[in-house]
Amino acid sequence: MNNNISQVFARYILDSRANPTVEVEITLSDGSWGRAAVPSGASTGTLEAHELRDNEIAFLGKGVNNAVKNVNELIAPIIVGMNSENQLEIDRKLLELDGTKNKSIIGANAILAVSMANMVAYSKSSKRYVHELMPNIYGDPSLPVPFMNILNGGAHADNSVDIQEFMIVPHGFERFDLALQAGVEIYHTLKKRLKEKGLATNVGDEGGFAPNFNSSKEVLDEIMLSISEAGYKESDQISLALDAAASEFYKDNNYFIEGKRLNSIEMSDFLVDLTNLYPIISIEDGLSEDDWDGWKYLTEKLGSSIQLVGDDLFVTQEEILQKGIENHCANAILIKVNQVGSISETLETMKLAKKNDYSSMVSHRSGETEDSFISHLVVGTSSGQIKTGAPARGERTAKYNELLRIAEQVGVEKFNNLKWKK
Ligand code: 2PG
Ligand code: MG
Repeated sequence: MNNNISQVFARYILDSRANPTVEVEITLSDGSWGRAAVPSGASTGTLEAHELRDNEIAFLGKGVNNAVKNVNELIAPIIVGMNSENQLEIDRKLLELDGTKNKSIIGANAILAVSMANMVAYSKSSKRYVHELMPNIYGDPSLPVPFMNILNGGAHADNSVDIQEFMIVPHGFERFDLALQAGVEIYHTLKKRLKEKGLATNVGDEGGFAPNFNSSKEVLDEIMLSISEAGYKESDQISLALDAAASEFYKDNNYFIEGKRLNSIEMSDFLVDLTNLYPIISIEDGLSEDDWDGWKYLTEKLGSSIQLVGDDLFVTQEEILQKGIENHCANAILIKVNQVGSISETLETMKLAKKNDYSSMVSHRSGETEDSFISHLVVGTSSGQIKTGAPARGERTAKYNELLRIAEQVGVEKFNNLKWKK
């Protein structure tokens, strides 16, 4: 076969937070080759697949030399010669080689980089785009609604804002490019408004602004004013979404937020209150990954009117999503390739979500590279939603720019309609 793997090579590169990460290149016998790099989270879920770090003096412990070595010395010999078309077989081999549930021996960063690079190499060899190799889980290929994180808080910024992400959702447009443009114009308008108020306009890890605010309501008011000042209609065109990343401020069964200490029910009511005041259509990790009873309550309260996304809660893993489905927790899942650590497993999780009427939102990590694999993942699976930060910083725009290129192939008007409206 001329699409057999002939060479596998890993190196370290730097991510957007100045930490090393794994990049892999795979070459096939016909000379085609693919490259992929893995991202890294800050507000990570406890049950995520294991990111192998060297824990030595170099790079303050964050080196990935062992993961790189594992690719070059352990993975390469066993997958060279395999047919790159068979992604599932290759991923299975990688899981077998590691043998642990969370990929802690070889490292999820090593395994995922190989898994992605193989798909990219095969796409070149078969003269197709990566999105064309994806199973159409949610329907025919379509461009996603971008959930654009324009104000950063929590673990992604050194400000006084507790909620991690305030996103604008430009869904009321006929075309992807117009939705993106609206997001960009609102982003600039917000910057101008912050500046006029003497607030900081430097950005957080995901490119959103990171000034100090005293409460979520203050932030949301400012965003609402930016939407109208930019000339867009709230709800009809632009809605809002939050990622509370609540596991980060959950301690001893309480939520410590905005100077208050709330129990699970009070925290849910806090979120309900926000959804009554603002056109919020989606809340991610509104409660902690350890608060399953709370999730049940929150889903009863809000699950029929807005999207409730499990990120730390499900960590992209089929088994944990299954538990959520059985317990009626959330109605959507965040999809992060490095939380599970291989492409085949990511797709299986998305299939389970679709089968049970859960939406899937494909997501970047707060530590990113210029890799744009997730732009292809979201289009091919037609999940309809992507979260990849503000429209600023190269590692974020890499994904939006790739979507603009893909739009030229699939058609800008193949723009998915969101199920949730407000
Ligand atoms: C999240 C992500 C991405 P991190 O919580 O959803 O926005 O952050 O990569 O730090 O987990
Ligand atoms: Mg999250």
